[in-house]
Amino acid sequence: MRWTRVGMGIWLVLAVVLSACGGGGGGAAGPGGLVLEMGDLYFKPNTLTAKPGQTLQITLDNRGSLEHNFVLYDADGQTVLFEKDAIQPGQKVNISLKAPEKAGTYQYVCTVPGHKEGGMVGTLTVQP
Ligand SMILES: [Cu+2]
Repeated sequence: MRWTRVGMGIWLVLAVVLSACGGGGGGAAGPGGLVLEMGDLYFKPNTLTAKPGQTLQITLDNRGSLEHNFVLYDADGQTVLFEKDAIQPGQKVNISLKAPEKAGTYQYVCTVPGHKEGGMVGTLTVQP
């Protein structure tokens, strides 16, 4: 009986450690949050997923040497749904990003001239 309890404890610790390390390129940033790394010139991860209307807690982490920004477009590719401007090198900014209610794929980009073309583009997939 005692050994079973010890075993359970170890599995619980393992589960916590494993979940803390999960998320691949994204990385965890506290409860329910994720880190979106911004570099010269990329987003990491460059794919995000959310449920319709879900609010994502995201830390925008500019690890590059240039100023970057984060703009999420509607499915038309033009209407701005969310915008966070002027994130300086070394700066971390926490945002609450509400996913669109409509399932589909939405593009997020850095609109500093040349950056989107250089690869600062990602896709938010909204699915139930
Ligand atoms: Cu940029």
